[in-house]
Amino acid sequence: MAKKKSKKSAAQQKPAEPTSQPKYEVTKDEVTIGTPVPDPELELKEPHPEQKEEIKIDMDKVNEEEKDTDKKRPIKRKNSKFLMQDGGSSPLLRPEFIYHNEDKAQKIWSLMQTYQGIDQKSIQRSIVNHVEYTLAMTRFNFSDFGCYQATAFSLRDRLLESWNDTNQYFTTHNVKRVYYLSLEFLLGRLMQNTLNNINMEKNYREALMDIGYDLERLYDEEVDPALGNGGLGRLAACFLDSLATLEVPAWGYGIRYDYGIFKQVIRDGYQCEIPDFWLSGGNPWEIERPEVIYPIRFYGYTEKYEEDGVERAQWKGGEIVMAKAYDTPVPGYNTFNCNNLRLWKSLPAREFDFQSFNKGDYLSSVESKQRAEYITSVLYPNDNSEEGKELRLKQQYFFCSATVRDVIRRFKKNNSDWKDFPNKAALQLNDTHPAIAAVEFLRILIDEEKLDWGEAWKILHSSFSYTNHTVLPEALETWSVGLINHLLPRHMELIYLINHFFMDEVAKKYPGDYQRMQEMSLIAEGDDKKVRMANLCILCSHKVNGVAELHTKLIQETIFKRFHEYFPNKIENKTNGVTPRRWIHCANPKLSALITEALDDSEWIGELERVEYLENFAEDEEFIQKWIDIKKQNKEKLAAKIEEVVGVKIPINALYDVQIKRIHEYKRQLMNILYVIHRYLTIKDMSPADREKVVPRVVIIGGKAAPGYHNAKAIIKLVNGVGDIVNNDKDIGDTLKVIFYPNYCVSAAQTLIPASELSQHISTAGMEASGTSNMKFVMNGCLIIGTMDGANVEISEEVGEENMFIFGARVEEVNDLRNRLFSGEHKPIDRRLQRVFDSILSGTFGDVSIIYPIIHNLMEGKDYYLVTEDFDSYVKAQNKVDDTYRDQKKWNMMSILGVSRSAKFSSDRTIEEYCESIWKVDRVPIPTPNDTERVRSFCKVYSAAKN
Ligand code: NBG
Repeated sequence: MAKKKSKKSAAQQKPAEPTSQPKYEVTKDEVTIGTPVPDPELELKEPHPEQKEEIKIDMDKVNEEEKDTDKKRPIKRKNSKFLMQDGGSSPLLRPEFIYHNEDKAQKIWSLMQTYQGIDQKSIQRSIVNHVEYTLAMTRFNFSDFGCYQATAFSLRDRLLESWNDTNQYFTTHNVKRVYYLSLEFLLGRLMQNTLNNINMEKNYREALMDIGYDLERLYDEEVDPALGNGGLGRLAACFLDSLATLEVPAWGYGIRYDYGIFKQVIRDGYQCEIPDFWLSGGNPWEIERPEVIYPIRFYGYTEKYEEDGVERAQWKGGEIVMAKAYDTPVPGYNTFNCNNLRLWKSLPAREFDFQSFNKGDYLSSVESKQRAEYITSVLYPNDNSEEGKELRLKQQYFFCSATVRDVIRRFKKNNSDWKDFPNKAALQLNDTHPAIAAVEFLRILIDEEKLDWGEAWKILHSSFSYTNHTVLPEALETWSVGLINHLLPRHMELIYLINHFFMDEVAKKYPGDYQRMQEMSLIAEGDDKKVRMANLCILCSHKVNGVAELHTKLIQETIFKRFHEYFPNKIENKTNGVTPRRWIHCANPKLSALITEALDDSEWIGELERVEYLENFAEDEEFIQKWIDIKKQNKEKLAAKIEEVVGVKIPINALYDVQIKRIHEYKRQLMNILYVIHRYLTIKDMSPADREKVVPRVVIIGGKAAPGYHNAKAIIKLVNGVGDIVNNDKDIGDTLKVIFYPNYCVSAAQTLIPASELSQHISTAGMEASGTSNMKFVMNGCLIIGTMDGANVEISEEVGEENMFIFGARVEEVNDLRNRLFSGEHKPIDRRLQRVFDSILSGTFGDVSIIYPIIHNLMEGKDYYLVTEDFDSYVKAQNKVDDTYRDQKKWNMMSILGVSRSAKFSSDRTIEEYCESIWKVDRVPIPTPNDTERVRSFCKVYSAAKN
């Protein structure tokens, strides 16, 4: 029996509430209507003098008090207003605002005095009101989809109350905000997550049940907003959840693509791509902001002029496109705070080109409108690779420029000294995709705000930071100098200038070391000169981070070696994490309930450290049985889903072995399916009596291939071919089933992960920066078969290598092995693997032509990803999996230990680290309602001050 741990060890103290609160003044924020179209040439306006004073005093106090009460973990959560309302009889009052026009204030105040209720009647009324007044449907007959939409609108209403109060509170306090710039946010469905975060799932479920609707069915009506490819975009979504939960003032910024990642369908075993127009049914979660709109310039030329003896530049001409904001509220778990995700859509600057129109050329007058709208039409479907297309650079600049302008506008509302900027804003670049934001920021400071270079550079450098997500050469972005020069001429000049100053410094530090200078230069010389975006990001940022310990070490030693030598304190590690709200609580409600029962409270959902206590149950028979039952129920749910989508019946008592991620050669789905073939051939050779002894397996592989990635598509075809043969082989029966799960996406992951027992994270060592699904699987009691790569290394440190199935070459060995293979020194192909190759090439699993070149290369030793090299140790690890699974007690003990030791991989921990060492930002909890008087605390302070 594992030694009992005290529950207290994980307990956290709640932070004290700030005692004195400032006035709460309505300012002209994005929450107020009628913000004029901002003009890039707008002057900086001085804030109101009273406002300036107020800001200073209050924020200092709040910060001081927080530091005192909670030295170790400055960022923690509080209760939400929704909890305060639960069970209360009187409606909760909204805060009292100070309007300059008291009369008007009184009237508005009396109209908007209370929050929307959370009792059954209020919820029902708000839903049917939306059915009739928003959707214009009849109240007596609306579909599940209509009900989903109306329910979403009613939830959005409640979120907006918090959203407004949160933003006004932040504005009044002039707090420092984090801005997370990302070209991808892979949010997944929002309804269940929202209901759970604001603790209203039960209320809504009952309210809906009472009028004849089933909440779980409504969940299935929501489309996945899939504005991302894979891990990078999903990480951004987990970060948004943690930022809000930890009460960090933070905004996500990105693009509102009309088409998210394509839908994958399988026809004759091949992947086909179908456009995902996710907005066709409307999007009830967003708020269009027609008043938040910025002009964005492309092309044109730069003009030099002199002003007060200083040479200045101005970017002129070209084409203007407008960026319009769409906001999605991001509620935190169990907090009153509600952050924002602002996504930009492109629009034409003018509806028509009137000149052409008047000349009678109607069609070409619409052309420019279409060209403008095209910018935010579609997400590029590449994961870990870049295409270098002009439209992609346009997308990047479009969203960066709008974002930087928006951030600056917010800053200028309350501040007049540019030196304060780094104390008010931290901009995080999610990979190099938003790199041009740094140059745009510099351009605005120098050309428009007329700051001198040194000052502007300092402000830029102290506010920006950059996360690297890959060492794969094909994913390291470079843009042709010619293209940047054409599209963004002023930015190209500035990039050359940055490089010029930097090269001077390098030359001073390392005189004559031209090799080093060449490596560190922002420009890769050659026939087609390129700008290295990663180098640009490193230079412009005060901090750079990798996403797992091994990955950070690798970037320090390889791709960014010179920069690490030059700036030894700049590159640091921030191991990724995932949100336990979506990935345990929502995805696996039964497991969540069991954990809550065992721990005797649900605090662990916001403080995952608490699951450590589960270790006490690792050998508890009764608990293990409940654990097994839950997994079984999740497997049944998945089996039903697979029968529905794939048409194959899979047994429940088999081991569910899952590999779901983008299809990529470095992730080695190929090695997985080669092993499956080997397993199939082995079972086929057995006598019926021996087959009885085999541990039955269902192997599930899912993931999308980039549309132009032929080898990845060939692997999908092979998996489907193997499934066709194996699943219909009577000799094999239920001992082996092979499923390609189509259209893998966030909602599919929420069904697949809780049902998995074994999951595969088998990339060639050194190639997967982190991986994040590995963390989700562990949190759902799934065991890992994996290589020592990415975050697997840290997972093994936490859960213990003995509780995983680790195999394969280590990162230190990879280069040698690869060199040997490519020089022809390799050992002969493993005989089992040769047999697998032979069976594939003989056509057993369908058309050979598409897979032939890949198999041929492996046989020739051209095996960059070391599939043939790692195959033997992979088979051994798989044998160990079977042996362990036979001992169900042991297997489940390992599973429970995994969950109990998974706390490190909560994105709350990751975000706390970013806050502390990169962003230097404090949490700012919005005051919660007063328990007895049911009036929000800061309104009370204001009333006291008024009297
Ligand atoms: C991906 C890595 C993953 C990592 C995620 C999130 C890119 C460029 N990189 O290993 O491949 O988990 O980023 O950090 O998409």
